[in-house]
Amino acid sequence: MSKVTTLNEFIMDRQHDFAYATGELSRLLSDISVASKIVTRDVRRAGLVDAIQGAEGVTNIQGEAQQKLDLIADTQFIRMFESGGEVCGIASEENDDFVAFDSDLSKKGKYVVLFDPLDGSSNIDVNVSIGTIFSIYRRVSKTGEFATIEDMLQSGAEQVAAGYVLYGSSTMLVYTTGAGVNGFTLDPSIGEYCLSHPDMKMPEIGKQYSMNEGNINICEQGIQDFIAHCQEYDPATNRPYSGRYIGSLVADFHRILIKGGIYIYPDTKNHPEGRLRLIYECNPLAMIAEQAGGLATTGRKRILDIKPEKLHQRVPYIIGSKLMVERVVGLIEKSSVVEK
Ligand code: AFP
Repeated sequence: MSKVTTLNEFIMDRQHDFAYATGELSRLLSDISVASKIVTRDVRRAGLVDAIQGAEGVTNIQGEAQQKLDLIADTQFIRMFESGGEVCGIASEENDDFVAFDSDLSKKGKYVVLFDPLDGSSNIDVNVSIGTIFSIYRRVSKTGEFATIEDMLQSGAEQVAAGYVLYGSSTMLVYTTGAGVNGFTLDPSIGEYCLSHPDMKMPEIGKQYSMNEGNINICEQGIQDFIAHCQEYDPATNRPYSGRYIGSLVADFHRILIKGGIYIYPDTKNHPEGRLRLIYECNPLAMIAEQAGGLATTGRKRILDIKPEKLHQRVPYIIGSKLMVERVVGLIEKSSVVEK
Protein backbone atom coordinates (compact mmCIF):
# COMPACT_ATOMS: atom_id res chain seq x y z
CA MET A 1 0.00 0.00 0.00
CA SER A 2 1.41 3.42 -0.94
CA LYS A 3 1.95 5.97 1.81
CA VAL A 4 -0.75 8.58 2.28
CA THR A 5 0.42 12.21 2.13
CA THR A 6 -1.53 14.48 4.44
CA LEU A 7 -2.18 18.13 3.60
CA ASN A 8 0.12 19.32 6.36
CA GLU A 9 2.98 17.11 5.17
CA PHE A 10 2.42 18.37 1.63
CA ILE A 11 2.33 22.03 2.67
CA MET A 12 5.60 21.63 4.60
CA ASP A 13 7.26 19.80 1.69
CA ARG A 14 6.24 22.58 -0.72
CA GLN A 15 7.15 25.52 1.49
CA HIS A 16 10.20 26.25 -0.64
CA ASP A 17 7.89 26.96 -3.63
CA PHE A 18 6.86 30.31 -2.12
CA ALA A 19 8.86 33.43 -2.56
CA TYR A 20 10.03 34.80 0.83
CA ALA A 21 9.06 31.52 2.56
CA THR A 22 9.13 31.86 6.32
CA GLY A 23 6.45 29.34 7.15
CA GLU A 24 3.68 31.90 7.65
CA LEU A 25 1.85 31.06 4.44
CA SER A 26 2.16 27.38 5.33
CA ARG A 27 0.61 28.05 8.73
CA LEU A 28 -2.14 30.11 7.14
CA LEU A 29 -3.03 27.31 4.71
CA SER A 30 -3.05 24.92 7.61
CA ASP A 31 -5.37 27.26 9.59
CA ILE A 32 -7.75 27.34 6.62
CA SER A 33 -7.84 23.56 6.58
CA VAL A 34 -8.67 23.45 10.29
CA ALA A 35 -11.49 26.01 9.94
CA SER A 36 -12.85 24.06 6.97
CA LYS A 37 -13.02 20.89 9.07
CA ILE A 38 -15.14 22.73 11.63
CA VAL A 39 -17.38 24.05 8.85
CA THR A 40 -17.59 20.53 7.38
CA ARG A 41 -18.94 19.34 10.72
CA ASP A 42 -21.56 22.10 10.76
CA VAL A 43 -22.55 21.53 7.13
CA ARG A 44 -22.96 17.81 7.76
CA ARG A 45 -25.26 18.53 10.72
CA ALA A 46 -27.27 21.18 8.87
CA GLY A 47 -30.17 18.91 7.99
CA LEU A 48 -30.43 17.70 11.58
CA VAL A 49 -30.18 20.82 13.59
CA ASP A 50 -32.94 23.30 13.04
CA ALA A 51 -31.04 25.89 15.04
CA ILE A 52 -28.35 26.22 12.42
CA GLN A 53 -30.37 25.58 9.30
CA GLY A 54 -32.35 28.02 7.18
CA ALA A 55 -32.33 31.74 6.55
CA GLU A 56 -31.03 33.98 9.29
CA GLY A 57 -33.58 36.66 8.44
CA VAL A 58 -31.02 39.27 7.46
CA THR A 59 -29.67 40.21 4.08
CA ASN A 60 -26.03 40.83 3.21
CA ILE A 61 -24.80 43.89 1.31
CA GLN A 62 -25.79 42.30 -1.98
CA GLY A 63 -29.39 41.95 -0.84
CA GLU A 64 -29.24 38.16 -0.64
CA ALA A 65 -30.81 36.31 2.27
CA GLN A 66 -27.97 35.14 4.50
CA GLN A 67 -28.35 31.56 5.63
CA LYS A 68 -27.35 30.80 9.21
CA LEU A 69 -24.58 28.52 8.06
CA ASP A 70 -23.09 31.39 6.04
CA LEU A 71 -22.68 33.36 9.21
CA ILE A 72 -21.37 30.41 11.21
CA ALA A 73 -18.78 29.66 8.51
CA ASP A 74 -17.83 33.34 8.25
CA THR A 75 -17.26 33.50 12.00
CA GLN A 76 -15.22 30.27 12.06
CA PHE A 77 -12.84 31.47 9.37
CA ILE A 78 -12.50 34.98 10.80
CA ARG A 79 -11.72 33.59 14.27
CA MET A 80 -9.05 31.35 12.81
CA PHE A 81 -7.49 34.21 10.82
CA GLU A 82 -7.61 36.60 13.75
CA SER A 83 -5.97 34.21 16.19
CA GLY A 84 -3.35 32.85 13.77
CA GLY A 85 -1.25 36.00 13.52
CA GLU A 86 -0.42 35.62 9.82
CA VAL A 87 -3.35 37.74 8.61
CA CYS A 88 -3.78 41.50 9.19
CA GLY A 89 -7.25 41.78 7.68
CA ILE A 90 -9.98 40.07 5.69
CA ALA A 91 -12.83 40.79 3.34
CA SER A 92 -15.69 38.37 2.92
CA GLU A 93 -18.98 38.09 1.14
CA GLU A 94 -20.81 38.35 4.44
CA ASN A 95 -19.28 41.63 5.60
CA ASP A 96 -20.20 44.95 4.03
CA ASP A 97 -16.76 46.38 4.72
CA PHE A 98 -13.34 44.76 5.12
CA VAL A 99 -12.13 43.94 8.63
CA ALA A 100 -8.71 45.14 9.85
CA PHE A 101 -7.67 43.09 12.87
CA ASP A 102 -6.54 45.25 15.77
CA SER A 103 -4.28 43.06 17.92
CA ASP A 104 -0.53 43.76 17.80
CA LEU A 105 0.03 40.19 16.62
CA SER A 106 -2.39 40.52 13.69
CA LYS A 107 -1.09 43.94 12.70
CA LYS A 108 2.27 42.24 12.10
CA GLY A 109 0.58 39.70 9.79
CA LYS A 110 1.87 39.75 6.22
CA TYR A 111 -1.26 38.52 4.50
CA VAL A 112 -4.87 39.39 3.79
CA VAL A 113 -7.50 36.79 2.95
CA LEU A 114 -10.53 37.46 0.79
CA PHE A 115 -13.14 34.73 0.98
CA ASP A 116 -16.64 33.54 0.43
CA PRO A 117 -17.32 31.39 3.50
CA LEU A 118 -20.19 29.40 1.97
CA ASP A 119 -20.79 29.88 -1.70
CA GLY A 120 -23.98 28.41 -3.13
CA SER A 121 -25.65 28.71 0.23
CA SER A 122 -29.09 29.09 -1.33
CA ASN A 123 -28.61 25.35 -2.01
CA ILE A 124 -28.19 24.36 1.63
CA ASP A 125 -31.83 23.52 2.28
CA VAL A 126 -31.96 21.21 -0.75
CA ASN A 127 -28.79 19.34 0.21
CA VAL A 128 -26.70 20.35 -2.79
CA SER A 129 -22.91 20.74 -2.58
CA ILE A 130 -21.64 24.10 -1.39
CA GLY A 131 -18.14 25.48 -0.91
CA THR A 132 -15.71 27.94 0.62
CA ILE A 133 -13.53 29.98 -1.76
CA PHE A 134 -10.41 31.82 -0.63
CA SER A 135 -7.77 34.09 -2.01
CA ILE A 136 -4.53 35.13 -0.24
CA TYR A 137 -2.46 38.26 -0.95
CA ARG A 138 0.58 39.80 0.62
CA ARG A 139 -0.39 43.10 2.19
CA VAL A 140 0.73 46.28 0.43
CA SER A 141 0.28 48.42 3.55
CA LYS A 142 2.99 48.73 6.19
CA THR A 143 3.52 45.79 8.52
CA GLY A 144 2.61 46.74 12.09
CA GLU A 145 -0.24 49.01 11.00
CA PHE A 146 -3.91 48.39 10.27
CA ALA A 147 -4.80 46.65 6.99
CA THR A 148 -6.18 49.05 4.37
CA ILE A 149 -8.59 48.92 1.46
CA GLU A 150 -5.57 48.87 -0.90
CA ASP A 151 -4.60 45.50 0.59
CA MET A 152 -8.00 44.16 -0.43
CA LEU A 153 -8.24 45.68 -3.91
CA GLN A 154 -5.25 44.05 -5.59
CA SER A 155 -5.65 42.47 -8.99
CA GLY A 156 -5.97 38.69 -9.10
CA ALA A 157 -2.55 38.34 -10.70
CA GLU A 158 -1.07 39.34 -7.32
CA GLN A 159 -2.59 36.37 -5.47
CA VAL A 160 0.02 34.28 -3.66
CA ALA A 161 -2.39 31.42 -3.09
CA ALA A 162 -5.99 30.54 -3.80
CA GLY A 163 -8.23 27.61 -3.17
CA TYR A 164 -11.60 26.20 -2.37
CA VAL A 165 -13.21 23.65 -0.13
CA LEU A 166 -16.06 21.63 -1.60
CA TYR A 167 -18.55 20.23 0.90
CA GLY A 168 -19.84 17.51 -1.40
CA SER A 169 -20.31 13.78 -1.03
CA SER A 170 -16.86 14.08 0.50
CA THR A 171 -15.09 17.26 1.58
CA MET A 172 -12.24 18.29 -0.70
CA LEU A 173 -9.71 21.07 -0.43
CA VAL A 174 -8.07 22.20 -3.66
CA TYR A 175 -5.40 24.90 -3.69
CA THR A 176 -2.56 26.47 -5.58
CA THR A 177 0.37 28.62 -4.55
CA GLY A 178 1.27 29.28 -8.16
CA ALA A 179 3.13 26.02 -8.67
CA GLY A 180 0.35 23.74 -9.90
CA VAL A 181 -2.93 22.65 -8.37
CA ASN A 182 -3.38 19.87 -5.84
CA GLY A 183 -6.52 18.36 -4.36
CA PHE A 184 -6.99 16.73 -0.96
CA THR A 185 -9.91 14.67 0.28
CA LEU A 186 -10.90 14.74 3.94
CA ASP A 187 -10.73 11.28 5.45
CA PRO A 188 -13.35 11.59 8.20
CA SER A 189 -12.02 8.51 10.03
CA ILE A 190 -8.71 10.24 10.81
CA GLY A 191 -9.80 13.87 10.41
CA GLU A 192 -7.02 14.56 7.91
CA TYR A 193 -6.99 15.88 4.36
CA CYS A 194 -5.10 13.36 2.21
CA LEU A 195 -3.57 14.04 -1.19
CA SER A 196 -6.04 12.48 -3.63
CA HIS A 197 -5.66 14.61 -6.79
CA PRO A 198 -1.98 15.51 -7.31
CA ASP A 199 -1.02 18.04 -10.00
CA MET A 200 -4.53 18.59 -11.36
CA LYS A 201 -4.83 19.51 -15.04
CA MET A 202 -7.99 20.78 -16.68
CA PRO A 203 -8.66 19.03 -20.01
CA GLU A 204 -8.26 21.43 -22.97
CA ILE A 205 -11.78 20.67 -24.07
CA GLY A 206 -14.80 19.05 -22.45
CA LYS A 207 -18.28 18.01 -23.49
CA GLN A 208 -20.23 19.86 -20.82
CA TYR A 209 -21.36 23.45 -20.51
CA SER A 210 -22.64 25.10 -17.38
CA MET A 211 -24.87 28.15 -17.46
CA ASN A 212 -28.17 29.29 -15.99
CA GLU A 213 -29.96 28.99 -19.30
CA GLY A 214 -32.93 30.89 -17.93
CA ASN A 215 -30.78 33.90 -18.83
CA ILE A 216 -30.15 32.91 -22.44
CA ASN A 217 -32.46 35.53 -23.98
CA ILE A 218 -31.16 38.36 -21.81
CA CYS A 219 -27.45 37.94 -22.47
CA GLU A 220 -25.28 39.01 -25.38
CA GLN A 221 -25.30 37.45 -28.85
CA GLY A 222 -21.84 35.86 -28.62
CA ILE A 223 -22.91 33.80 -25.58
CA GLN A 224 -26.16 32.82 -27.28
CA ASP A 225 -24.16 31.70 -30.32
CA PHE A 226 -21.83 29.62 -28.17
CA ILE A 227 -24.69 27.86 -26.36
CA ALA A 228 -26.39 27.21 -29.72
CA HIS A 229 -23.09 25.65 -30.88
CA CYS A 230 -23.02 23.42 -27.76
CA GLN A 231 -26.56 22.27 -28.49
CA GLU A 232 -25.81 21.28 -32.07
CA TYR A 233 -25.60 17.58 -32.83
CA ASP A 234 -21.92 16.59 -32.99
CA PRO A 235 -21.34 13.68 -35.41
CA ALA A 236 -17.96 12.97 -33.77
CA THR A 237 -19.57 12.09 -30.43
CA ASN A 238 -23.04 11.32 -31.73
CA ARG A 239 -24.68 13.90 -29.45
CA PRO A 240 -24.72 17.56 -28.49
CA TYR A 241 -22.76 18.83 -25.46
CA SER A 242 -24.37 18.09 -22.10
CA GLY A 243 -25.76 20.93 -20.03
CA ARG A 244 -24.78 20.69 -16.32
CA TYR A 245 -25.66 23.49 -13.94
CA ILE A 246 -25.73 23.04 -10.19
CA GLY A 247 -25.97 26.74 -9.34
CA SER A 248 -23.17 26.30 -6.82
CA LEU A 249 -20.04 27.76 -8.36
CA VAL A 250 -17.53 25.63 -6.48
CA ALA A 251 -19.32 22.42 -7.41
CA ASP A 252 -19.74 23.46 -11.05
CA PHE A 253 -16.09 24.55 -11.24
CA HIS A 254 -14.80 21.38 -9.57
CA ARG A 255 -16.54 19.23 -12.17
CA ILE A 256 -15.04 21.31 -14.97
CA LEU A 257 -11.56 21.19 -13.42
CA ILE A 258 -11.67 17.41 -13.43
CA LYS A 259 -13.66 16.60 -16.58
CA GLY A 260 -13.22 19.71 -18.70
CA GLY A 261 -16.01 22.01 -19.81
CA ILE A 262 -17.03 25.60 -19.37
CA TYR A 263 -18.93 27.71 -16.83
CA ILE A 264 -20.55 30.94 -18.00
CA TYR A 265 -22.25 33.65 -15.95
CA PRO A 266 -22.48 36.59 -18.34
CA ASP A 267 -23.77 40.09 -17.77
CA THR A 268 -27.52 40.01 -18.31
CA LYS A 269 -30.38 42.48 -18.32
CA ASN A 270 -30.98 41.87 -14.61
CA HIS A 271 -27.26 41.65 -13.72
CA PRO A 272 -25.72 44.26 -16.05
CA GLU A 273 -22.29 43.94 -14.39
CA GLY A 274 -22.48 40.14 -14.09
CA ARG A 275 -23.59 38.18 -11.04
CA LEU A 276 -20.40 36.77 -9.51
CA ARG A 277 -18.07 38.67 -7.22
CA LEU A 278 -14.59 39.39 -8.53
CA ILE A 279 -12.37 39.32 -5.47
CA TYR A 280 -13.58 36.29 -3.56
CA GLU A 281 -15.33 34.15 -6.20
CA CYS A 282 -13.84 34.85 -9.64
CA ASN A 283 -10.18 35.60 -8.89
CA PRO A 284 -9.36 32.55 -6.77
CA LEU A 285 -10.97 30.11 -9.22
CA ALA A 286 -9.32 31.96 -12.13
CA MET A 287 -5.89 31.42 -10.56
CA ILE A 288 -6.64 27.72 -10.08
CA ALA A 289 -7.98 27.40 -13.63
CA GLU A 290 -4.88 29.02 -15.15
CA GLN A 291 -2.56 26.96 -12.99
CA ALA A 292 -4.36 23.84 -14.27
CA GLY A 293 -4.12 24.93 -17.93
CA GLY A 294 -7.56 26.55 -18.26
CA LEU A 295 -8.65 30.15 -18.80
CA ALA A 296 -10.88 32.72 -17.10
CA THR A 297 -12.17 35.89 -18.73
CA THR A 298 -15.03 38.37 -18.74
CA GLY A 299 -15.28 37.64 -22.47
CA ARG A 300 -13.18 40.74 -23.16
CA LYS A 301 -10.53 40.78 -20.47
CA ARG A 302 -8.51 38.25 -18.49
CA ILE A 303 -10.05 38.04 -15.02
CA LEU A 304 -6.68 38.16 -13.23
CA ASP A 305 -5.81 41.48 -14.95
CA ILE A 306 -8.79 43.40 -13.58
CA LYS A 307 -7.93 45.98 -10.94
CA PRO A 308 -10.86 45.84 -8.50
CA GLU A 309 -12.54 49.16 -7.73
CA LYS A 310 -14.72 48.01 -4.86
CA LEU A 311 -14.98 45.07 -2.49
CA HIS A 312 -18.15 43.46 -3.77
CA GLN A 313 -17.56 44.20 -7.44
CA ARG A 314 -19.29 41.86 -9.88
CA VAL A 315 -18.00 40.79 -13.27
CA PRO A 316 -19.19 38.69 -16.22
CA TYR A 317 -17.45 35.32 -15.85
CA ILE A 318 -16.38 32.66 -18.32
CA ILE A 319 -14.08 29.97 -16.97
CA GLY A 320 -13.00 26.53 -18.04
CA SER A 321 -11.23 24.49 -20.68
CA LYS A 322 -8.87 26.55 -22.81
CA LEU A 323 -10.28 25.72 -26.25
CA MET A 324 -13.87 26.25 -25.14
CA VAL A 325 -13.15 29.61 -23.50
CA GLU A 326 -11.24 30.71 -26.61
CA ARG A 327 -14.22 29.74 -28.73
CA VAL A 328 -16.71 31.86 -26.73
CA VAL A 329 -14.31 34.80 -26.76
CA GLY A 330 -14.06 34.45 -30.56
CA LEU A 331 -17.85 34.44 -30.89
CA ILE A 332 -18.17 37.49 -28.62
CA GLU A 333 -15.60 39.35 -30.73
CA LYS A 334 -17.38 38.33 -33.92
CA SER A 335 -20.82 39.39 -32.74
CA SER A 336 -19.43 42.68 -31.36
CA VAL A 337 -18.00 43.49 -34.81
CA VAL A 338 -21.36 42.76 -36.44
CA GLU A 339 -23.18 45.00 -33.91
CA LYS A 340 -20.91 48.01 -34.63
P1 AFP B 1 -25.44 32.02 -3.37
O1 AFP B 1 -24.18 31.86 -2.54
O2 AFP B 1 -26.23 33.23 -3.02
O3 AFP B 1 -26.26 30.76 -3.43
O4 AFP B 1 -24.92 32.35 -4.87
C1 AFP B 1 -24.33 31.35 -5.56
C2 AFP B 1 -23.63 31.91 -6.75
O5 AFP B 1 -22.84 33.00 -6.44
C3 AFP B 1 -22.81 30.83 -7.44
O6 AFP B 1 -22.33 29.85 -6.57
C4 AFP B 1 -23.74 30.26 -8.47
O7 AFP B 1 -23.09 29.71 -9.57
C5 AFP B 1 -24.59 31.45 -8.85
O8 AFP B 1 -24.60 32.31 -7.73
C6 AFP B 1 -26.00 31.02 -9.17
O9 AFP B 1 -26.72 32.09 -9.63
P2 AFP B 1 -28.17 31.86 -10.32
O10 AFP B 1 -29.07 31.36 -9.22
O11 AFP B 1 -28.55 33.21 -10.81
O12 AFP B 1 -28.01 30.88 -11.42
